[in-house]
Amino acid sequence: MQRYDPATIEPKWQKIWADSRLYEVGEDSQRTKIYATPMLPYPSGSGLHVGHVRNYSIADTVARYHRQLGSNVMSNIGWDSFGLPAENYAIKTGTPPWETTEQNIRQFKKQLKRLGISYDWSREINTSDPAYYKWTQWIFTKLFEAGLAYQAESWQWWCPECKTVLANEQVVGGCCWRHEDTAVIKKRTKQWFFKITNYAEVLLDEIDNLAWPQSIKAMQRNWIGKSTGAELVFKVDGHDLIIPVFTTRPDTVFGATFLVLAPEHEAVVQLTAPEQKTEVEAYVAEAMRHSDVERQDEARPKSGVFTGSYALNPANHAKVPIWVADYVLMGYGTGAIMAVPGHDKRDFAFAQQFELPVQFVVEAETKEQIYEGEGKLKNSGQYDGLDTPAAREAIVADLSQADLAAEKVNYKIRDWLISRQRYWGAPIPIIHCAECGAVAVPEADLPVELPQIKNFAPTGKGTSVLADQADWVKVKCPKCGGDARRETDTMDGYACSSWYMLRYTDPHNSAAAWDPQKANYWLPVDYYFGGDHAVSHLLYFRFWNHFFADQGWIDQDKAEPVKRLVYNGYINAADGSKMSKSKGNVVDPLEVIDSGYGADALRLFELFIGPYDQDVSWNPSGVPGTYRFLQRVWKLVDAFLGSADEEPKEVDNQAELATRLLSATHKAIKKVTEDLQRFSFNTAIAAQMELVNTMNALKKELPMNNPAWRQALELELILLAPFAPHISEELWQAMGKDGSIHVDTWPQWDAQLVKEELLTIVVQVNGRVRANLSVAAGTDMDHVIKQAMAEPNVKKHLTAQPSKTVTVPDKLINFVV
Ligand code: ANZ
Ligand code: ZN
Ligand code: ZN
Repeated sequence: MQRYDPATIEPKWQKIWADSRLYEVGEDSQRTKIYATPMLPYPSGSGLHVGHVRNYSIADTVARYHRQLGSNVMSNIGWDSFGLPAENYAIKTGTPPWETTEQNIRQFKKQLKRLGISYDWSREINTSDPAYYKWTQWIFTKLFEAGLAYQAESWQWWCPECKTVLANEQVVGGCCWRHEDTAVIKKRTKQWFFKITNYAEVLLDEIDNLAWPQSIKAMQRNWIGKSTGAELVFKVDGHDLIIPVFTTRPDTVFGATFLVLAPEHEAVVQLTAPEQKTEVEAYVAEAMRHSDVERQDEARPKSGVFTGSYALNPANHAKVPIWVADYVLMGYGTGAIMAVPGHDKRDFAFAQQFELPVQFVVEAETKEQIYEGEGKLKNSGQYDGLDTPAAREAIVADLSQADLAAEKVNYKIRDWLISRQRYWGAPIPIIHCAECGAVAVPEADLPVELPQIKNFAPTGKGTSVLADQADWVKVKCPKCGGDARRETDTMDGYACSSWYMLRYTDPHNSAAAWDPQKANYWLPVDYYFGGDHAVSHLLYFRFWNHFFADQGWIDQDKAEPVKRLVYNGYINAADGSKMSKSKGNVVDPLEVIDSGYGADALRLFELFIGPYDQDVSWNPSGVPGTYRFLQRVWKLVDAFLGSADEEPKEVDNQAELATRLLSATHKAIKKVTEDLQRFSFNTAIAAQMELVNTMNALKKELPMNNPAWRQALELELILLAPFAPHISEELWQAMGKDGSIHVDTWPQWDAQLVKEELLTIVVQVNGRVRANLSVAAGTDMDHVIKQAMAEPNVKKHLTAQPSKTVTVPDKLINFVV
């Protein structure tokens, strides 16, 4: 055979696999289906680096393993290609985003193809393709018809220079990302939202059933942020106004000594007494400059201002002052709180700062101290002596008689803001008519195509450039036929990536987003691979899929589309810093492949580098190492093939040596199988390295024309195939095997051959036998010594710490005292 040369065998097999459509699949009810797919990549201008390749290697290894098990495996790739970077690049260079996107996709494709990933390329999708976003828009119209897409005014960051709304990520240190000296302000603007809050309860409930990393499940729970409490109503003294507050502690209402409104609260203006006006206005203006994150920072000194008005505590009718302070957020509860400084730290800090009264209403172990726990009520009239949980119920029940209280569940999650005043996104399929209001574009008129324009720079009017395309904007109302105008905002890219798992199941359907039969066959995704997103994408697609199930477009038991999330760690640069093009420290997979090591050695190292879920640093000498391992496999097979014509050699203990070879091989089958099932790729590879070492040692004793060699080598190639698909296929063929190694080949181990051998170790103290120890062959010596010292009869004779411990591996331990 030739020497191992990845540069010739890899392209060869990539072509054969593509020509024979080895990885293309259809529905097949006879076989177990496995849907294994990585997260949809954004085709950035910098291409893939070896950090990304980790994700694709993991995904492909799992997909290949299941294909070898005989399952009907679908693994996909596509492009999440709308988004800001392409548009910003267009503003800078004049190259239109559809061109840069196409170039970037070409680069990504080339890289992935040269890695030999087993995608069903016939199912490739692209979110900026009108054939795809037609259906993103169609889903929008269905959400709109269901009342789950709506337009509303809300507070958003606004740059007075750019005259546009900015995303949170575009606000840097309180200033605009493009105007570093211009402070951004909050402005009320009309935006589109998806009503994800309607699904808060379902999305929370279902988290328990997901085989996802605990940390991500916890983040989703916190993000949804369910809290159970009550809304209490405070009447304003001398006004017709009422102020509802949300509280988780209605039991503490007798301790509510003041109210606090968020600066944005609509009652602030009315409640502000004339003499307080200047101060309140100044405070409100200042508060607008701080983000919610800042405002919730407990270490930040409290600030606030008195409105000059008073409210009546609904429980004891006490007159309590109404303040405005930015630690109360408008977006949560009612935007107003009853402050109970005796039992809430934030309120306590505020009361101290402004010398407001503190009333303790729950017995605490330490007297007259802020106490947030449960206990018995005091200073609470008829409720004194009740335990706080019982008091909560009683107080809410009693106040509800007078319509001053109601039980209430609150969620932290907000509706999903999806409108963007940007060009490079899917146009929101809405037509505004003076007569009919907002009307969805009918299915027959979809897609609303993004017009190809020349000038991408923001208009400065706070609208997308689409607003300046008069011909495009002007349209007839689909309802009344009158003059109307198109919505000019585009959709957040997260909308596009919220349903692509369904599109993969039926990617070329031009009559529907997908065929429910196909989607139901493939869903749920059995393995979803990624190392990015915690909430956002991972919550949005869950929301959409529940909606799809509610519409009957997929079965209810597919409402959770991702069963298992395999979340990989990052690969950093060799010095531990983050890999990024701007730092110039990225390692290009093509460079590694082209330097002669090939894709197999690279893929193998990507998985060997450490436990898949941990962050690691790139090691430049890693790939040469895995390459040498592959070379050893190559040489073993080469030696085997070369031995065919040799005269059979006579060796006394052939049978025993053959058993040793097969036993080592079957132990590796067991180990690799179990490791693959728990995603322990690095140890699965280590086990194969060990097996190859054992083979190399046995090669000197056991002639290669012994039939055990063919068995053992074939089995090792099968184990190697999910990790290093090209070399294993090449050697499989070289050994005369028919068909691809990648389909339906995974072996069972022979229970007899993997049985652990037990050894008897003689334990001596000062040369006299004190015990016989039975241990599994290969047990670590330190461990055996510990076990020996714990033997009662050994313990008895070990009068002191041994000064010396003599060992004969697999046979004897002698402690010298
Ligand atoms: C009175 C009270 C007494 C409270 C007490 C707590 C302890 P979670 O668990 O996060 O839901 N709150 C309500 N709306 C708020 C807003 N818009 N901005 C800031 N804080 C707000 O917390 C609910 C508690 O957070 C509510 O219960 C309220 O303070 C405060 F001994 O009301 B509590
Ligand atoms: Zn700006
Ligand atoms: Zn109309």
